[in-house]
Amino acid sequence: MRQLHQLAKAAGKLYFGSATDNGELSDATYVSILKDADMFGQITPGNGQKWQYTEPTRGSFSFTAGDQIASFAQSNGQLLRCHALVWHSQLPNWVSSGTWTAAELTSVINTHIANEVGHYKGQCYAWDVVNEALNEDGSYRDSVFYRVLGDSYIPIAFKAAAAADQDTKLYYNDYNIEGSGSKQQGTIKIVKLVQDAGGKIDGVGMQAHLIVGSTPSQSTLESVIRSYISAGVTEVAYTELDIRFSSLPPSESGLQQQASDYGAVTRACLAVDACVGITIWDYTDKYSWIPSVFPGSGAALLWDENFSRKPAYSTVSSILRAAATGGGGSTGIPTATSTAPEPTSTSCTVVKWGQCGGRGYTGCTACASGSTCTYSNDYYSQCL
Ligand code: 9MR
Repeated sequence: MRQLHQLAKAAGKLYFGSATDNGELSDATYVSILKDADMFGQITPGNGQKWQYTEPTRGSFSFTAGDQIASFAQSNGQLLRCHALVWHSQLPNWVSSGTWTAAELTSVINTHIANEVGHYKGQCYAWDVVNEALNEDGSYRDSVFYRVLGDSYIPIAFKAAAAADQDTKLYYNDYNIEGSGSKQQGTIKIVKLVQDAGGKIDGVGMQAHLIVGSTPSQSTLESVIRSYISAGVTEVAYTELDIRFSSLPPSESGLQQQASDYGAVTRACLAVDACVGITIWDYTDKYSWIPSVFPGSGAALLWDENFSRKPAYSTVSSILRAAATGGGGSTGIPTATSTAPEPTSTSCTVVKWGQCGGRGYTGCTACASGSTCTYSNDYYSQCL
């Protein structure tokens, strides 16, 4: 039986992945599932690449925590999404409490990004370059970056990242931008801001920290994805998906609602070619961030705290399987028994945006007409 990542790939996506964190890697049961590249073809470090860990004092860099996750992904043949370069949170005090001129803070940003992106050059499928720059009303969030530099800090960060690694995809990443509204418009404003400044922005990362029963509909999710593509990025991804219960424990009908909400997100991504993949923000409730931040909430992931799969797992898997077999994952009713031939390099073609090569890759290498297999980095070539 093929697993989530294999199914997502057969359905034309680049990956299905999970975030993880350093402390969890000593849990053998946890690792036995996480390292299965057929299940998770992509890994995001939940914390280890953040500024507070990578440059805790000015000019002194430490990549130990991030490197542990990066080498885990590499040794298991999993793509790495890298997270996050410029963010108001988990920022060391020397940055957030510093008294800066515009020139000094620009130099601080440039130095941080040059070192970190330089360190991971060639290893990151994508970087979350700027994270959570928006308030809920679509205006810019207050932060040391915004106070000193105004919105110019955003193109500054994207240009620094592009200069440090030409081959990684550069993303703006935020939450509550999966549905329509002011924050969606703010995201579009950021895409244009970077482009108008002559910078490169490849993608919008929709974190998708959602709530059971309040998840946007599939059609809203799809139209929001399309709005970002129309604004000028070439791809989007669900980067931190979890769908939490506001009160616990979940009821049987609540678990069905959660499954349906996960299904809406999965189908929306399948329905738009430019949605390259889905990352869940860790895979088991045992290591979810939610209870510590929203006490009394949780049970947001596909596996429960005892590593049992929930109804939402079956729904996501079935929808991906139906799409993988051409069964209409975005619209059709999935069947649990359907099977599809495994890809071979000679008898299949890769849809536009799909993976067509890279270290450890064994799938199709021929691109659908109108696209060409293009080297991105050692781990990844894509039909563009
Ligand atoms: O999962 C992360 C958790 O371990 C940290 O304590 C928390 C601190 O802010 O950050 C979590 O990850 C966040 C991500 O980096 C950005 N989007 C929201 C995520 C959940 O808070």
